Amino acid sequence: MSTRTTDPPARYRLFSWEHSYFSGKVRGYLRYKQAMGALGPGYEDILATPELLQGLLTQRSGSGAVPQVEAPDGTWIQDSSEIIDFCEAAHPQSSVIPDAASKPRQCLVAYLIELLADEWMVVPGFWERWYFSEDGRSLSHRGFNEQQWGAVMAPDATGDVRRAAGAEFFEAAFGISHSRKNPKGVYAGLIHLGVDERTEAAWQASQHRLLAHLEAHFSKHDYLLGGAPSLADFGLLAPLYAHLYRDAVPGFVLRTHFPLVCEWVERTNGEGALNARMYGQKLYGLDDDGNLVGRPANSDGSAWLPDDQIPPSLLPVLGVFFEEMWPVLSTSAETLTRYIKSDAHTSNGELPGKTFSATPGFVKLQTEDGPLTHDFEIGGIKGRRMVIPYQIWMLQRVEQALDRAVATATGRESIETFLAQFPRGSEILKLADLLKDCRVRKQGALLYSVS
Ligand SMILES: N[C@@H](CCC(=O)N[C@@H](CS)C(=O)NCC(=O)O)C(=O)O
Repeated sequence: MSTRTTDPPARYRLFSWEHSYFSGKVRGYLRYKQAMGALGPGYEDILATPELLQGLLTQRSGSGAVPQVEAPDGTWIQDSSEIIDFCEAAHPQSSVIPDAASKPRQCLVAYLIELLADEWMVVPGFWERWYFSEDGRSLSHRGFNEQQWGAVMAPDATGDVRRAAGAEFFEAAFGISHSRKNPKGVYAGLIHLGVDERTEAAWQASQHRLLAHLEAHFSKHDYLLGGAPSLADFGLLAPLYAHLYRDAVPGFVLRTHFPLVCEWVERTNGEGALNARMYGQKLYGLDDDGNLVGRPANSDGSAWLPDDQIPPSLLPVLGVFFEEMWPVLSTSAETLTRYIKSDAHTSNGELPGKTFSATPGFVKLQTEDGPLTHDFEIGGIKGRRMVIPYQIWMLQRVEQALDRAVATATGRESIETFLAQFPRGSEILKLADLLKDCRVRKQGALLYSVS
């Protein structure tokens, strides 16, 4: 029997896929808030099938991207960061965002790691999924990948038909058997992001460097800021859950070389985590009379480190942000500024909005040597990639957090000293200058210049 739902919903509705990068971030967050009793009516996770993408999500937000959320008050939210912002404002208990006034460093670090995870780690995570699905790879998770996509494409079909639906989609949309000769869809997207035969090993090395830093960190702390999760953890769950933990080839590497990162994935994802010292979990022992006595399971007293401390083991992770990503963000902002000032752009006009590939309608501008491309470097190898205006929107989020963090003299001093230890770290303090002529406004899924 089919059921009709009433509108607005009694609970939050999360429209997502299990295999989606940004869905993992939001699902982990919502599950945490719900477990803490801090999500009001709770949420329902709804598989975003093609029928819903076309008939509902695209109608409501102008985009078929997942995740999207419908709130109990009827508000429709597209974008993982905006979903978290909305829920934090509506349900401030068990907040995942450190208060900028009392914890300026932890607040800034949470936003920087969200940015690193969302928009830099996405490149090697995306590459792992599709490289190990290509024809002829000796290590291949093509079958698993077909099954996880087919489960969305043909949700009512039998198992074998679901897998066939995934395989058919890979051929039709991505030309998977000609991925190197004639890259389409995700394979074209990888090239737009600066991944090709020359750079792919360097991108993977960057990811393994980050995973090694994280493995060292999780040997001391259960979460990034100590013993409780924050925005930084849920941001990091985006690359780590759907791509690096679930997908079979990187999943094997993660389990064999980075077991503490695996534990953290289970703990932060909040499922299958009995051995992983999950948030809210109690470990039990026995007292002298043989009675069960519970104690909190997590490190650091199940809280962020006191006195706005950043765990020293997290500094190398931030080092990757400043060494690798910041130069790219900085030239992206300069390139976008030139484009916005040029005759090619209409004042307050639309900008490309996608992360995984050039945006339809902007492909000429964002590929080859187009005005929305720029040179970059990864592991000493030079490449060229598209400018992603969404990253400027995310930098504006960082800027807002930073403004709050440096609003007092002590906050400013603390942040200045902290940033001074990273190469070009103090440039973050001048974000307003960098962004002044490339401001971006987000409306639903669409981005516009503000000029
Ligand atoms: N910035 C967005 C990105 C969302 C996104 O790109 N989602 C991917 C799946 S992880 C998607 O649905 N892509 C298909 C599309 O853009 O149409 C967010 O944070 O939610």
